[in-house]
Amino acid sequence: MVALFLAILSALLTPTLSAPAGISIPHVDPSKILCRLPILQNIWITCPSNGKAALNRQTSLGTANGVEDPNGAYRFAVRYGNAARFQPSSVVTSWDLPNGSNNASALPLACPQPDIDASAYSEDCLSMILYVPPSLTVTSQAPTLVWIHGGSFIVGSSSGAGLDGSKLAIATNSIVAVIQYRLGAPGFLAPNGQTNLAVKDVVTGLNFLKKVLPYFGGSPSKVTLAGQSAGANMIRALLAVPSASSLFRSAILQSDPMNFGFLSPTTYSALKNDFVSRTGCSATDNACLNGLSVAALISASMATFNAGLSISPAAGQAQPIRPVLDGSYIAAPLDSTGTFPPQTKPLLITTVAQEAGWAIYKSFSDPLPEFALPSVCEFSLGSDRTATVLNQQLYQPIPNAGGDPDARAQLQLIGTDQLWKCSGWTFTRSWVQNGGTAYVGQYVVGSTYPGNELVPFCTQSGVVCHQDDIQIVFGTVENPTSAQSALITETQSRYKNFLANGNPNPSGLSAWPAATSSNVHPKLLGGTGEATVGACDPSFWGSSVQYDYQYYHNY
Ligand SMILES: *[C@@H]1O[C@H](CO)[C@@H](O)[C@H](O)[C@H]1NC(C)=O
Ligand SMILES: CC(=O)N[C@H]1CO[C@H](CO)[C@@H](O)[C@@H]1O
Repeated sequence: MVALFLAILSALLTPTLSAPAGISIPHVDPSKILCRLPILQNIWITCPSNGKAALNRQTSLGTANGVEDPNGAYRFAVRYGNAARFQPSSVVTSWDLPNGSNNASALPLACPQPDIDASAYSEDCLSMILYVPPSLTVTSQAPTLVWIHGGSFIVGSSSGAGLDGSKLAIATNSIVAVIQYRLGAPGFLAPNGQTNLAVKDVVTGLNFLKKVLPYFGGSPSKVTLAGQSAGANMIRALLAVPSASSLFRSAILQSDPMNFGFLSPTTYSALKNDFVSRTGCSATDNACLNGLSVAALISASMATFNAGLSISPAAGQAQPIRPVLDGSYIAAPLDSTGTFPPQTKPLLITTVAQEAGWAIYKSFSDPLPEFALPSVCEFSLGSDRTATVLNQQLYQPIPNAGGDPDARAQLQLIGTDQLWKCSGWTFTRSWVQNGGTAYVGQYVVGSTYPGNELVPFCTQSGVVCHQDDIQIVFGTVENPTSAQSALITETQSRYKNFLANGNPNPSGLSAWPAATSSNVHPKLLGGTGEATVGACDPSFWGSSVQYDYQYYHNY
């Protein structure tokens, strides 16, 4: 079929050839020939040349204009959704570049957020960037990886450092879509009580992809979600939305702070009311709320973020503004505080070796004497949990060749275990017990993410801080070491297999066993063998010492 098709095509392109009897050749500009494949009657593409598909595509929503990314993939920035302030988003009805731009090379403006210039963000920010391997054709039925960025639900964008999906797309022979969603209060604390708007934004993006993927060679039924930190937390929320289940078939959660459950309705209301009071508007005064400048919105949102812990200890410090268990859209907590629903999807659940390193060594730039440890611990854990944690054999002072034990080492270990590692393993056990499949990994090789170099601890050899896995996955490490290159190749090969069939075990690589409910088999990524269990034993974290979602369950 393909050979015949190519023969007809080359005939069309050869001006000297006359048409076979009975076939009339329309007069066309050879560079702009549109092909309609007989097996997909409604799909038109610009004909491939030199084995590469054309840059611009006809989609059901209009012409998609792309550019060649410097790293080799075709890149399409596009607005996927429209939303009025504090209202749910809807899928676009025409193909448009982000934010009203007419420049196909321009990247989308970010969603409103602190610490960047106002010219770099817009409320019209429901955009994504598609990275398409040039080898894909309209019949490829390739998988798609949808990347959800992190940033504590208050910062980040699809053009963040290291997120060029070009190399990942080519290595996995998949489409990579890097999506933006509303941040801070506009995404999570709408005064009118519309809940989880940012989660719904991602669903709008998935519905957009379902419509357009076939025009790029992607199969709408082969979508995998992947995200890091708050992006992984977003995926955990989506796993709890029954109506989103048909939009993806597997997911990759990197460094999800699983110690934090979804907000309870009570905590959510307290945060929302705090935000409303800081706008100076009443919750029902739409004229006032719609009249607020974007800068005023960000400032009120950040004031609520910074006050989160004092508004409710259940909000926690790291990402107090987050999805809420509203009971209608998000139906289950996906933790031990409610019935864990039956599962079928395969997951990859990874953490990095020193998740808490950045936060601890940023807060304490000098060694911390042991006598200070209990009060620092109590600040986050309260006194009863602190007492149990500090009695745990595994959290005793860590010998320090340079002098007295430095309590930062213990804090780092405790923080990593509580917020990410052990809580992730607890989630994994529940996932597996309820019918899902999961593979657990721990990065012991990373690449210092921009910003982490400000904390010298994170740049030490053998230390992998939060976010240091991102450029490994994307293959965007500058001047990689041989260990980094090897891990990039391995990770992308495992992702390719996982995207194709839900299993990160391509032939030729060491086995990555699936987690069971008694042994999560945490594979060292960049090392050999499995991570040590330490305090991530089911009898310690989650039972002797509760996670925040258990400890503050009644808030
Ligand atoms: C289009 O956007 C790119 C990337 O931002 C920029 O370098 C280029 O100058 C823009 N072109 C025009 C015509 O504005
Ligand atoms: C580059 C660009 O088109 N920016 C526009 C994005 O949208 C906002 C409105 O939300 C406009 O004010 C910007 O000019």
